[in-house]
Amino acid sequence: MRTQVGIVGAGPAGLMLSHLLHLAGIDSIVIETRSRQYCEARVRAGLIEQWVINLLNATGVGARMRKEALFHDGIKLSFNDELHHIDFRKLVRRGVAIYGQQEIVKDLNARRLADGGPLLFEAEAVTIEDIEGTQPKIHFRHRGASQMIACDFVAGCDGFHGISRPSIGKVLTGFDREYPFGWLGILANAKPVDDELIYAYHERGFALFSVRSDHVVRYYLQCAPDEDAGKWSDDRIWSELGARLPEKARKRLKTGKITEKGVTAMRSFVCEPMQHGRLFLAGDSAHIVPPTGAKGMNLAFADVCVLSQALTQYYKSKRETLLKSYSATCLRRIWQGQRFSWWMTQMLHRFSSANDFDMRRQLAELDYVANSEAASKALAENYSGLPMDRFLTELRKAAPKRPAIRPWRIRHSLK
Ligand code: RFL
Ligand code: PHB
Repeated sequence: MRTQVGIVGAGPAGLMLSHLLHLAGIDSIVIETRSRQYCEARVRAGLIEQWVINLLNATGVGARMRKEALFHDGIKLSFNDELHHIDFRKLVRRGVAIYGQQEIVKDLNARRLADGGPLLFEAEAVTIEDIEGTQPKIHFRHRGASQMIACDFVAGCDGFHGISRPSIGKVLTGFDREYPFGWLGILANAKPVDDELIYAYHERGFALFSVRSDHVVRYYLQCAPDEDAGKWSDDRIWSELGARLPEKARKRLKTGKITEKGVTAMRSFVCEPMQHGRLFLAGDSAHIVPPTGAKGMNLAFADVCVLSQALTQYYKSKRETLLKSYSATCLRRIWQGQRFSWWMTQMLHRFSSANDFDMRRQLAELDYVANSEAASKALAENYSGLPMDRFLTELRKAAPKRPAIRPWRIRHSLK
């Protein structure tokens, strides 16, 4: 097989890259180790930034999101048993949307397959070779046969545990931080306790209320990083949520059937550079953040926007300036995402090493964020997503027939 861009991994990064390249007239083949069904059922991120809402719309994969996503104007912070609203719309004129990562994956899979793919699921023993030459290769086994794809470029979109980053490990420097806690996440069939997400600071540990629809909720509870989810009975989960959520939400807390339970360890990680030869890393394969700032998938989309633009420049004009600056361009935004995710995490979690001074400092910080316009604006600006305007403008210029849809208009028209 031969293609222009070989993409390893069919998560949000790999699928969106393949879609953007297709729109630019560039061929790609996506290779994925898991089955399509597994990828479409994997419960992960929920929150997308304003510019990602615009990206899905501008590239023609936003139809289901417009119908099914929940568009929020802000979030709530909870401390000292009280709720504080951070109104993004008022502060920075942007919002966010809740639309499950697996729904985005479903939409992108369907679109890529309708546009001719190819997406190769259930590949085994994937390896990348010759990235320092002009024709890198991806080797793998598929349906029992050995396969090889010769490409101009390889995009490593295979997540934190993939093979792309280790394959250039010797030229990379890793920067990381592990946190002494994890999140127990659940999905349940129950009514939401609020119309926005609640980030709750509590002496028993952090809790997050999120949602997927008007009858499906997603909650997270701070726990040990190696916590056994099996030790959390449904009753224990509901009672712990009741203890950590503020009174207003506690009163509205409705139990329901828990359909999913899992523990995620928390870590910050960045590798530099994100490219070597003709291999370009994008998304979780190059960096991960603790989920407190809801940045991981959003950063993955930002990387592939930069990469697709660089590849488009290369194929249009044979110029490599954007390819050469790929890593530096992405890292600037990534470190902003890292800083924000770390900041939210340290402000909201209970650290076992913390003393009374540390806890009072956290409360003072929450008080400042909730009550100073300057501080809440900084949270709103980062949470709803730093601008990607230049990329979206380019994209709209390239696809003039597609209307630029403003999601807040949609939200109001849906009411
Ligand atoms: P993914 O999603 O891990 O996809 C990588 C794909 O590569 C495949 N793969 C391989 N394929 C071929 N060959 C190999 N050798 C391979 N090895 C692996 C995998 O099967 C997979 O299909 O990486 P990608 O595309 O970079 O996307 C990143 C996001 O998944 C991640 O950042 C988010 O889930 C993070 N995240 C959140 N991000 C947000 O923007 N907003 C959120 O609200 C948010 N909430 C979350 C989150 C992550 C969480 N967990 C579980 C870590 C909440 C949680 C609890
Ligand atoms: C989610 O809905 O899964 C979610 C929302 C916000 C976060 C993390 C996860 O910060």
